[in-house]
Amino acid sequence: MNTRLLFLIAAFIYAAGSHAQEPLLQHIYGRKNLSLDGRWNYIIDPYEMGYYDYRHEPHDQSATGSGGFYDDRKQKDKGELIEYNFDLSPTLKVPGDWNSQSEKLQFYEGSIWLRQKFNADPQAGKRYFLYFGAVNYEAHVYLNGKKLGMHKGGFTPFQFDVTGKLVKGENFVVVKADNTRKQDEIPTVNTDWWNYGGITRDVLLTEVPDSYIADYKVQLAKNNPNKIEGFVQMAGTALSQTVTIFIPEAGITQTVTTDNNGRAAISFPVKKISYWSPENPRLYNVEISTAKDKLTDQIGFRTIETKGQEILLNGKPVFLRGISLHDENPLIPGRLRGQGDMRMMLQWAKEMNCNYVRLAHYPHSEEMIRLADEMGLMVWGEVPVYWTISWLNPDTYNNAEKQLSDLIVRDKNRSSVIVWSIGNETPLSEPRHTFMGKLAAKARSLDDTRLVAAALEVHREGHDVIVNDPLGEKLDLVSFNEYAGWYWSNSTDMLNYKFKIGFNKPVVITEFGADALGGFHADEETRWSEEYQELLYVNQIKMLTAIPALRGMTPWILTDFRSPRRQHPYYQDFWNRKGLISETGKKKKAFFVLKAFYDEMQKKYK
Ligand code: GCB
Repeated sequence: MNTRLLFLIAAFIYAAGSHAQEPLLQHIYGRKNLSLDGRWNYIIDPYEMGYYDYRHEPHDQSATGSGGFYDDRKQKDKGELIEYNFDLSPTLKVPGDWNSQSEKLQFYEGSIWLRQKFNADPQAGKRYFLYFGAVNYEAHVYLNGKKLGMHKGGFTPFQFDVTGKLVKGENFVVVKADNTRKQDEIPTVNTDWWNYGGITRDVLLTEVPDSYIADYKVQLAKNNPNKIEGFVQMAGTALSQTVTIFIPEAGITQTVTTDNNGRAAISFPVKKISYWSPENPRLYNVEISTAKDKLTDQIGFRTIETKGQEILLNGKPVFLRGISLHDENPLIPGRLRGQGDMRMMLQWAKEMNCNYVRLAHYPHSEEMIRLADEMGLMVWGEVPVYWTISWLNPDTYNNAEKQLSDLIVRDKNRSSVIVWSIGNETPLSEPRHTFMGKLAAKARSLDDTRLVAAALEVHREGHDVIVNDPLGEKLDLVSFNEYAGWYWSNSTDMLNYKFKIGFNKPVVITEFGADALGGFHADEETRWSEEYQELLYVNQIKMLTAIPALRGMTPWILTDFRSPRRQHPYYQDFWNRKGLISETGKKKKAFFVLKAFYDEMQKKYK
């Protein structure tokens, strides 16, 4: 065999192996981690010089696998030609989107290379994972010049097994992050939010024992307050293990033995437990251990179900006093940077007397969901199946399904999460029904203990607003966006509309709203004024409370947010102004209208 052929075979085996990803580690923050957050050097690469050779062949698929920027080459002698240099390049904060960190990058959509150096001291008998909370959108990841793999999807975590690939001493990781919008991706080219690029969530080097607890689900069984059900999944060298689940404050100790695939179902009775709810966000320490590995999680226990037009939380009717929000900080440009920012957002929701938030339009970070657990806010989680997806492309479907699965895998132990949303305002067609129907079934197959929903669209006939999207049959809630008084009609005429709802299920309105520039005051008929928005909220509440099955709402939206689609130079200036809180953190008049309504609903549903 000649050397070139050998090289090709080696490259093929390497490439095939490098794409296989281990099951996502449950509860990453409970592990032994080295944070790789901090300042990463970056190179802007609009022509993807660092990825393709001059014939547009990817370097990382060449016989040697090298030649790209991920080699992080240094000039060894003065005659050597190298046309990039990470050491001399500027830095970006990670986690952090690039758009908000450099004026040059505000509107940038394309590839950027990021490099971080770190010290490691890998031990025998341990496994190591390189974990990314999220990279928007397509990430190619290299460790010490070798490709680990790639990941698509801007809001879900991923990891690579780097056992045996770390060196003692200095290592370097290089990521090519590409946020180019493409028709066949999830989301597609058209969205109403900023396409923040980069490594937007934590990067961790995680150490686990060679035989480790990879995943688990410890939750109440479907509609059953007296039973905990779920599974544990071992991975690594010894799959069949004795696993103990210990919930000291509930007086529970259970032992199971995993099978040869590392899996064991768990199912045991609950004697006395204090159920999680917004009024009582009780979390229990849940300790899961084997001879070699041990993890402690904080888990709440509650049931959620629908019965006719009711939503029952722990068996009791509840009204979802909600608000929608994006993963974006209105005060400091960019994505929410960490717990402080997240607490601010959820605290605002609480000030409005919310018990529920819609985390639109894509998975928010794990920390956000954990905070919601702790602060007592129920959560609607969503995947970015938004507007005009390529319904007929099987790769697009697989991508959507993967993002939904990764979300459910990550958040399935969070009591705050009560709804999995499979998409937003997707236009009706047969291929779309098939696509969305499959997603709904997938969500249920992964987790039967939560509600499955989507933000649907309505259509109008005269003054009738009709809700009869056939997808509604497959969902637990009648949820739809309606923009009476803003995109159709106006803030006074809107009261003539009547809702005709074709399903006997709880109605939870996912969106309504109006833009108001904070501090701009005029009469109620003047667009962009706080008064217009205020009247619209008053009238929406009149209109919507006429729906007998109304059991909740998440108006659009908690705070103003940035969107390249919002072009009015004075009122918008690239901001969607539908926030009830302005870009300076000031509450607009409509905030208090909604709060007053929620105070009433709280009394009614006591
Ligand atoms: C919608 C979308 C949301 C937009 C909003 C608006 O229906 O779901 O993403 O931002 O309307 O402001 O138009």
